[in-house]
Amino acid sequence: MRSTFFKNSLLAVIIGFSPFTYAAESTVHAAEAIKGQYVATVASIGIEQPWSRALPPTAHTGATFVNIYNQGRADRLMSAYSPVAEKTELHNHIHQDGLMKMVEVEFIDVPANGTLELKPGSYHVMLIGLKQPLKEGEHFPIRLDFEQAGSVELEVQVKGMNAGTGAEHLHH
Ligand SMILES: [Cu+2]
Repeated sequence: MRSTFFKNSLLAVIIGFSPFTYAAESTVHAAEAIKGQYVATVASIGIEQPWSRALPPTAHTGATFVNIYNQGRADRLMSAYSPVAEKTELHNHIHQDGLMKMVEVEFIDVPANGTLELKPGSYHVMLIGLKQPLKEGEHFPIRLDFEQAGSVELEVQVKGMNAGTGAEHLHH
């Protein structure tokens, strides 16, 4: 399963990333019944609109956030790929010695019948070595690779520089 997966990923790189496929042939599933407006579903997983913050043209790194809903068994987000960056990593934010710092993680659990939120201050997809500026209102492709569900290609929406900092994300 894993090796097919990597072969497929490699193929996608060789053929060239097709940003507008939106996992068209993936089965539209019961996942649609739960809350959220999915831009894609794959197996029992429904994915909301991924987004990034706009960045100054000089920025070398960016982050992508997305809500992932799972109506099936436990899965894992294993990797991500975007042609806008030289390298794409899965990151978490941790508190260490009173500081917030980012660490790379091997995978991120997608709980069975649960939700995984990639959001500011928490898990995110890190884009390292940006090849193009992230401009508000624009889109760029990303691929998310799940251990069980497989890969899905999505379009990331670039929001304003302060997106995600508003009161709607305060949980205190
Ligand atoms: Cu990061």
